[in-house]
This record gives sequence, structure tokens and C-alpha cells, in this order.
Amino acid sequence: MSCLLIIDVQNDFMKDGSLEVENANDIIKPINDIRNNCSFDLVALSKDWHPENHISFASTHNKKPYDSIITKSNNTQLLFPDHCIQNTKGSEINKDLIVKDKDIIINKGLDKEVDSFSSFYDNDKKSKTELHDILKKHSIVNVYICGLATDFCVLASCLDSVSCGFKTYFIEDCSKGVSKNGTDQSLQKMKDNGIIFINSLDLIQNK
Ligand code: VGL
Ligand code: ZN
Repeated sequence: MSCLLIIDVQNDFMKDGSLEVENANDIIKPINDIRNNCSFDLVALSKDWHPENHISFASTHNKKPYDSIITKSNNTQLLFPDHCIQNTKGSEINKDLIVKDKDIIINKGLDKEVDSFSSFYDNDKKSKTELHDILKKHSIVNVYICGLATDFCVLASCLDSVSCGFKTYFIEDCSKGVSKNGTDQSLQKMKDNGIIFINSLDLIQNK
């Protein structure tokens, strides 16, 4: 059984969004091509879903984006512009992305005090979303991951997927990163952890 997991294809990460990822809109077409040509037993879409004054917002701490703070649990929290605030235009999934009625939506980052890059666990690994249980319930073996951003939420979701025991694929042409350096390091980390690199055409041709 296979799952397609689409990470955070939300307006704030796309063209003119508050935390715009360069060329993010280019991933919509290949993801839609996959949706139109391949079938999965499950499709899940994650949403970064923050309350106002979230710990990851620079504005919450009167700091600048890409400064960092040390959290109560002694982790380094990188700070971002305000983004993906619950029920705002910026937190909506991009309107051009195909979303079907049967798709599952996973909200993450709801806790004001703890960020959550991964769609499985928060950054402190203390709480989890419903994703792991849903994948187990559907007897999922293969998880195909893509979306935004390669060097943050896609990386964290890929690593958690592997550590949960799923055979994990990263769909490279359906993902974009924030920084070149961060993305290069993330790709290396994925390779080191046994994540398999594919692109949308591999999926469509082998469907
Ligand atoms: C993300 C930074 C902050 C992401 C979310 O979706 O990759 N990045 N929040
Ligand atoms: Zn966020």
C-alpha cells in the first residue's frame, strides 16, 4: 500500500507569500500530473497551521527573521516572518493544486510554544499528529513525499517517515527549498538515511 504525502503547498510559501520559496509555484504542475496519472491508496496533504504569536515568528520575540532563540526545551528555534496563520489566505492550500474529497489533511504547528516541521512529530518529538496512525491503519508501506520546503518541512517529514519504518521516496522535481545551501545539505541527509530519490516521470511511467 502506498501514500502520497504533499507537504505545505500553501500560499504563504508561494509567489508573493510572506515566506516565499523561490520557484515554489513550479511544483504544482508535476504534482498535478502525478495526481492525474497515478493512483495511491492514500493521499495526505499537510498544512502548517500556526496560531497568532507562534514561537517560530520573529515578531513574537521582537527579532528579525532568520535570527534564532533557544526554547524552554533547550532547542534552537529559527525565526521566520509570520506565516500560515490559521484561517488566513496565506494558510490556504494553493488553489491550483488538485485536492480531492478523499484526501486527508494533516494540520501541524498548532502549539504556540513548539514548532513542527515534520508532519509526524513536533520539533521536540513530544507530540504527534494523527498521520502515523492513519498510515498504519491503511497498511501503508511506501510513502512518497514532496512539497515545501525541501530544507525544512519536507526534510523533517522524510526523516520521520523513515524512522517510523516506511520505505520513503523523495520526489525531487515536486519540491523546492528555501536556501541552496540548506537544500544541498538536506538532500545529503536524505541520502544518508536511505531515502530514495525519484521524479514525477518515474512515478507516471511506472504507475
Ligand atoms: C516551513 C519554515 C517554517 C515549511 C514551515 O513548510 O518548510 N518552513 N514553517
Ligand atoms: Zn511554520
